[in-house]
Amino acid sequence: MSGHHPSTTQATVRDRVFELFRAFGTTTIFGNPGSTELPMFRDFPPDFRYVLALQEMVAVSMADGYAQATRNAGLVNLHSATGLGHSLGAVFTAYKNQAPLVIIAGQQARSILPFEPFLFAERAAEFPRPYVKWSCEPARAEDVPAAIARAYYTAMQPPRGPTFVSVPVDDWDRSCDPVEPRRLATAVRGDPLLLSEMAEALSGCARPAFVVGAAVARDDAWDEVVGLAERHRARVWGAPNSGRNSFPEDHPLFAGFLAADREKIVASLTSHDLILVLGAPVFTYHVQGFGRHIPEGARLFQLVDDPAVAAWAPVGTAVVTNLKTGIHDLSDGPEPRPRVTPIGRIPSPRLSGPGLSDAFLMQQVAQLRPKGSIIVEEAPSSRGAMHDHLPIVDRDGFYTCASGGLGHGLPAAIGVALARPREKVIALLGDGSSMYAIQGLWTAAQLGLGVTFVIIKNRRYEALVNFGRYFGLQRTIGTSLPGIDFCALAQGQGIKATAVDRHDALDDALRTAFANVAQPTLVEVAVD
Ligand SMILES: Cc1ncc(C[n+]2csc(CCOP(=O)(O)OP(=O)(O)O)c2C)c(N)n1
Ligand SMILES: [Mg+2]
Repeated sequence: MSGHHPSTTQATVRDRVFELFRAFGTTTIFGNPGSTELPMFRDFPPDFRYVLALQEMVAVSMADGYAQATRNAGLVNLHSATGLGHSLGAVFTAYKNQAPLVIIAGQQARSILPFEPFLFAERAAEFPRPYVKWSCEPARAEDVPAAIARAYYTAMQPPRGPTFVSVPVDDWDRSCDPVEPRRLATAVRGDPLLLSEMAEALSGCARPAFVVGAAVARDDAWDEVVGLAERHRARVWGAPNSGRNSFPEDHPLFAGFLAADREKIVASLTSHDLILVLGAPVFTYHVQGFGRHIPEGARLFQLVDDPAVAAWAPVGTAVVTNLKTGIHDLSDGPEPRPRVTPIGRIPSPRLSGPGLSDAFLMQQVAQLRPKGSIIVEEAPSSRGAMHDHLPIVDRDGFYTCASGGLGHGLPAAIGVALARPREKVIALLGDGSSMYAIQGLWTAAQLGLGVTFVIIKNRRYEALVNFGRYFGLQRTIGTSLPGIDFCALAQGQGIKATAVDRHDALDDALRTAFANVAQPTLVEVAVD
């Protein structure tokens, strides 16, 4: 009576969903399971990999690093409302990172939902909003594969980001029809007329400055930005709190990093008559500021991948576009007017002992790290030291969270390492930051990933001590972190670890850790 072909009715929701994952080229699932998730993994296919995280923030942040580094959506499976709840800080960060994720969480069986059963997720699809682009609990089991397909396509559409599907536990074994994987072209090509106007203005201006942000890296526009900056002899600034690197930081045109502070941004950009922002919000402020957003007399043009950013930007002309094609289109402009090459960054003086500062650590990491190694950073008060002493020179060579939410860096480094198995990944982590997701070390050990975790041990939340001063506090409560032994925490999870507290012991410890490509290592560095 059904009229269905027997082979289509025999396949289950689970079969259909795994077929889709295969078609999407996503065969790694990050997760932490519970009773309501287990049936999804019945007869787990041998061509898939399940990466177990011991806490849900770890699962989402690993998937985030993996998704950014592979440029494909990361799959995550979490346990009902409780597992999703644990992960929400990391979902917020993935949203800000524009990391495409498909997060699936279990729901109780449909037949007992009226009785508010144990582990029932109430209004499941609403729970992760507004930090998912789309979420759904399908009306019928048969609708699950199509919902997951839509979640994937939506996650991958620029601006990319996480999506969520809640799946009742009894859905996986139900039979259903196949869902054809589809091809979607969703990259936006910016308005050619406005782009050619911008190209003309750029060629005609006297002193251009570029501000480069994460979308340059997301859209793989590294060569295009370098070419455009060289053609126009523009000074190039890193956007405030950018989550990615977008320009060689040893390039003579590189001017440094803008602060997340309105008045300081204006001061840095003074003397430029045209500011071209490539793939960044204008601007990311961390503290209150007043007055102008850009220097008097300057014009601002912006190429962004996110229409929302174009809408809320306080000044300037914006084109929503893929950055690679957008910058390419800008390069077609008229011959730039003759300009003298601007002055780049003043190199930081070399440091030596006997002190062991975070700046000295950054300098030695820069000197000893393997060529092509990738830095994943979450060390708030040491970021300036890193900018000064550890230039990032390779495309896709740097990741940090764009949200300011700590707990991302340690697991994200693991995700990046899974995506880029031939490269050394070095995680530079504050002692406080590392503790939000320290269980990630266990996963790194189990996977035998050669990540080096460097813990910058200043025994406090130094960034907050600095903020206390900014706010004029006499004493900043809740900021000291005595009595944490990171080597013990690492060894207890199967990771080799060394503690360094003298400047002359640092190089050996770093060299040994960097040389180990078969296993993770941790170096705890006590800084003054
Ligand atoms: C999830 C989360 N909780 C709290 C904060 C507030 N916060 C910002 S910086 C910071 C200190 C981080 O300490 P550590 O990693 O040791 O770096 P340090 O400041 O010492 O350089 C904290 C707690 C945050 N950004 N994210
Ligand atoms: Mg600290």
